[in-house]
Amino acid sequence: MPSGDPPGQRTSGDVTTWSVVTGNIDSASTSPDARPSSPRSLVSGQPVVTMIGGGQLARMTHQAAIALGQTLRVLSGGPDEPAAQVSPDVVLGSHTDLDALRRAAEGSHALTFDHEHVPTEHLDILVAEGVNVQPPPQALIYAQDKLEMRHKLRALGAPVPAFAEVTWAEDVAKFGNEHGWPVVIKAVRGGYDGRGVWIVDDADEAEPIVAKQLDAGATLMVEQKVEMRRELSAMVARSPFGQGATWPVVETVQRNGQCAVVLAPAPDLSDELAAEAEGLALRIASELGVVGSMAVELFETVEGALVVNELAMRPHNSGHWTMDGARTSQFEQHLRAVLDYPLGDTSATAPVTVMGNVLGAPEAPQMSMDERVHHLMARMPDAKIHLYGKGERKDRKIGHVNIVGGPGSIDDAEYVAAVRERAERAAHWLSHAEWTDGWDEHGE
Ligand code: AIR
Repeated sequence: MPSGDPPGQRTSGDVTTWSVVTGNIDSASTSPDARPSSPRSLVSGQPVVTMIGGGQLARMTHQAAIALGQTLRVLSGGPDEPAAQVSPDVVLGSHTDLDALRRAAEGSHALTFDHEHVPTEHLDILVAEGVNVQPPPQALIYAQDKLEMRHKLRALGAPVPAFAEVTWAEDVAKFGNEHGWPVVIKAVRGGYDGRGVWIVDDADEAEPIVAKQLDAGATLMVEQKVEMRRELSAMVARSPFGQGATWPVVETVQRNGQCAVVLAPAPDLSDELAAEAEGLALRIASELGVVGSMAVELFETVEGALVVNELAMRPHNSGHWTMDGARTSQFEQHLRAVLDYPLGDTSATAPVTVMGNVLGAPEAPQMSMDERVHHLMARMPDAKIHLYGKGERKDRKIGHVNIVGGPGSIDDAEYVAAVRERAERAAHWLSHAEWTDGWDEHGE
């Protein structure tokens, strides 16, 4: 589809499919021939991609790399991290250590990220030394620094909540009095999964939080609390060539500030709002020069408008459903994009796919995870289980389950609710060893 056209949507029967935007989505593209030739994996001749961080996102990217014949080298803080357990090419070290980053980058075709915490000054040095850093540091900064992101998006005319920098508690009081309470205080850098976010009702509640965080050296900002109907996520990928592709916009359900469930596509979303969200995500990717998969976390306001919440320039929890429910997963697409290959078809393969996060129980169950897996397999043969090899800790993301819906329609609320119930039941079983419907796995 040529540049500028709205993202394509085709409907066949009850399955809505979404076509890849195959043309340039911007003018800042480079020729694919400009791709640097670089050392390849010695045995296969296929590319080596370095991912900084050894978490589950790197682990699942490794899975996609295997299918493409590539090697995913990971820079991991320790040998037990999820991706370090599985990659044959592990560099141990910290993402804040320039020498470790250099070691990890050596001879690799592209360097990319499993999290947002690598200092951009290190990345600038790597780029100057010839490393193919994707997304480039000048784009990544907008996923690292929420204040920079807000300023940039506002300048681009993208919808963002009112916001202000906080240099002392009085800034929050002033903002709250002007824009109304409650307000949201955020650490400008470093927070994720609900960490570094505080919702406060008044100046008294804000004061100790601000004092403590500023004392600890954090930079803070404050924003208006958006009155929302729900949260959405628009996932896209963009290549250096300028190709862009969008997956169907999904609904994300948060619990305790953390993603718990994803419904793909978002039910009850008008074609107009879906197209607006996809177009916005493609535009942000293009204007910021993003390379790789990117999630644009959105609020759907009670008035039915969109507001950008966060940007994540990497595979993202809201895209885990694509592993089983889309023709190209976000992990494969990320590799394609950072290597400047043509992007894959992002169509959904079912009317709905629901992802349930396996979030660590308050206390790890007595029953081993292996036994839980057996029981789940026995009860739900269609549940697609993804475990990350992580220790069980309360609320920690230790895996997810995808349920790909059978025949049905996204417009049928009962059908969607049934698929969702199964995904949540399966995920809860894996984390808690309890069936939410009271089923007894050893019963007659
Ligand atoms: N991650 C990165 N940003 C947000 C998330 N969820 C993933 C990355 C990272 C891992 O979560 O894969 O390495 C860290 O998880 P944990 O449970 O060790 O904090």
